[in-house]
Amino acid sequence: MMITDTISRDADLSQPLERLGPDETLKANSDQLRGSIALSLLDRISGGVTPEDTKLLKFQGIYQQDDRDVREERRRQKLEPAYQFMARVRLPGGVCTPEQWLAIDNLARQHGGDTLRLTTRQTFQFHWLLKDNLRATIQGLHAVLLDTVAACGDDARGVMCSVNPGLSSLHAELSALAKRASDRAVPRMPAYGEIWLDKERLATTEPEEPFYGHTYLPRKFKVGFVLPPTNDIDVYAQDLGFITIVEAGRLVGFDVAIGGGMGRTDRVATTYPRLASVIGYVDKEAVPAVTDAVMSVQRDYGNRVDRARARFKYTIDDKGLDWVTAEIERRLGFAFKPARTFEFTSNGDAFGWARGEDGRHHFTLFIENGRLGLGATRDAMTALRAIAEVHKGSFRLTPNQNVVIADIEPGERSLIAGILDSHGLVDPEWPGTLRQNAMACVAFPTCGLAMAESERYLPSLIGKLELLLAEHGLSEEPITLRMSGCPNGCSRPYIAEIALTGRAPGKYNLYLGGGFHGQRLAQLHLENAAEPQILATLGDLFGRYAAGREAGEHFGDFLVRTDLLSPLAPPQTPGKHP
Ligand code: SRM
Ligand code: SF4
Repeated sequence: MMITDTISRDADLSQPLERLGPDETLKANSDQLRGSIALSLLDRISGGVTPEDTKLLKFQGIYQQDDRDVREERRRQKLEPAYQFMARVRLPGGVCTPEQWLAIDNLARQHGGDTLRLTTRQTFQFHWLLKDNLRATIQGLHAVLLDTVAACGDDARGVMCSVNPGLSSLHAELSALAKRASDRAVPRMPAYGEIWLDKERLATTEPEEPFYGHTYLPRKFKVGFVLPPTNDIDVYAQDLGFITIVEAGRLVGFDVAIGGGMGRTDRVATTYPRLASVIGYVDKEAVPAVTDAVMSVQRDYGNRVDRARARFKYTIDDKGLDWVTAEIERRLGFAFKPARTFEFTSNGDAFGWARGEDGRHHFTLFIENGRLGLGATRDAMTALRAIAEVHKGSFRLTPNQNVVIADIEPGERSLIAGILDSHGLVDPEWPGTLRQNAMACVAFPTCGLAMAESERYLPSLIGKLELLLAEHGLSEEPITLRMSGCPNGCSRPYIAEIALTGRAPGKYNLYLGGGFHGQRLAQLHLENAAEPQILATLGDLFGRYAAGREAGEHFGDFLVRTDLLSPLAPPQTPGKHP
C-alpha cells in the first residue's frame, strides 16, 4: 500500500496532504529508508544507484557524487558520469580513539583515494569510494564501533561539542552529554544493519522509528554544545545550541539557543542565514527532554511542502519565536528560566601545546581546510598515522577542521613532539595568522552543488592576502576568513569577518563584517567579484583598518563602526538576535 501521508503525532494537518513535497512522499514510501538500495548495490551496469536510492542513501551517511573535473569530457564521450561516493562518519563531539584513527586511515588508503577530509562538524569524510567498496568501508568502520548512520539526511546530524583542551573535566562532562544527546537523537534505522552488515530483518509490529515515524524530519537538524569563552562550534549557526553555564567550577546548566542556520539558496530571497536566538536557561538534567521537545516541534510543524524553507529557522520565523518557545515549554511541562550570562571571545582554535587541569597534554595541529593525504598542503596524514600507532589518549577533531592530539600522558609528550617535528609540522613560519583563522568547504571536484572552487583555491588566495596584510603591518592580526563554493555555506561563512561564497567559476560574493566570535552576520559587499576586485577591495579596507582602528578592535567590528559596508547589504534577517 502506498503511504501518502505519514505526518504523525501532533502534526500540523492543516497542510493539504496532496501538497506534500516529493521528498516527503519518497521517505514515506521507502520502507523506512530501505528503498531499493540493496538491489542498486548489486547492479553491475552502472557505477551509481537510482535517483531515489541516491536520496535515501544520504540518511545512511552516504552521498553519490561524480568527479566534476571529468564530467564534461565524459559527457562528450557519451559515458555515464564518473560515479563515486562520499561517506561521512558519525562522530559525536569529534572524539575518537587511536585504534579508530588507524582503522579510518586504513580504509582511506584502501578505498578512499589516499585522502581524508576533516569536516566543519568535527568528523571524517571519505571521498572517491566506488560502489563496490562501500560495504567494505562500512564494515571496516563497524569493526571499530563506528557508523555513518544519520551523518546526512533529514535527521539529527553529527552533534558538535567544544574541544577546550585545557578544561579536562568540563570537556569530559560536556563531551559525554553530547554523546548521549547524539545517541538519543539518532534514528534507529534497522535498514542500515540489513543493507551493510548482513543483519536479518526482524518481524515486528512495533514502529521502527518511534520518534521519526515514516517521514523523519522535514530537513536536517543540527545540535551543538559549546563551552565559553570559545565559541568554536559556532553555536549561533546550530538549529539547537546548548551554551554551557559554569558556576564555581561546576557545569550547572545551559542557555538554550534555537533557530540558527547558514544555508541560503542562490537567487531565492526567502532563504537566508539566521543566527540562533537564546530562549532561556535550563539545568543540565533537562538536556534530553529539551532535545526531544525542540526536535519534535520541528518534526511536527516544519515545512513539508517547500524544502527550501524546511529548516527550523524558517519554522521559527513563520510561526514566531514566542509561539515556538511556548510550544517547546508546553511539551516540556515547564518554562525556561531567564538566560544566564556568558561571554565568548573567539570562535577559533588555540594551536600548539596546552596542559589540561589533570596534568595531561594536548596538541592542536593545524590542518589546512581539513584535508589529509592527497591534495593536502603538508603530509599530516602520515604523521597522524605514526602518532596513532603509539598514542594512548584520544583524538578530537575541531569544528575548525583541525585536530587535537589529546590526553597525552606527560611521559608520552616528547615522543609525539618528535613525530610532529620530523614531519615538518612544527614550523614557526607556517601557517600565518590569517591561514590559521581560515576555513574552506570542499567544493570541486567532489561536491555536486559547487559553483566555484573553494578548498583548492583558498590557500593561494590567502598567500596574496597575506602580502596585503603585511603591507599594512597587520600580519599578526587575527581575522576570520571563510570560503564556500556556493551559497549553502558549509564553512559557516556568513558569520566570518571576511567571507567569499561562490557564484560561478572564479566569481564570488564578498561578505564583510561578521562578528569575531560568530555573534553577528556579515553583510553583502560585492557580488560576482573576481580575484582582482576582491584583492583591491580588501587591500583598501586593510589600509583603512590599519589607520583607523581602536585598540584591540577586530576587523569586522571596525567595518561596522566606521560604516564602511556597502548598501548591497541585505536587510537584517528577522528573529531575535543575540
Ligand atoms: Fe554542508 C550540502 C559538505 C557542513 C550547509 N554539504 C552539502 C553536501 C553534502 C553537498 C550535497 O548535498 O550534495 C556537501 C558535500 C561535499 C563533499 O564533496 O564532501 C557538503 N557540509 C559539507 C562539509 C563536508 C564541508 C566541509 O568542508 O567540512 C561539512 C560536513 C559537516 C558534517 O560533518 O556533518 C558541511 N553544511 C555544513 C555546514 C556547517 C555546519 O553545519 O556547522 C552548513 C551550514 C549550517 C547549516 O546547516 O545551516 C552546511 N550543506 C549545507 C547546505 C545548506 C542547508 C540549508 O539549510 O540550506 C547544503 C545543501 C542542502 O542541504 O540542500 C549542504
Ligand atoms: Fe558544496 Fe556548497 Fe557545501 Fe561548499 S558550500 S561543500 S560547494 S554545498
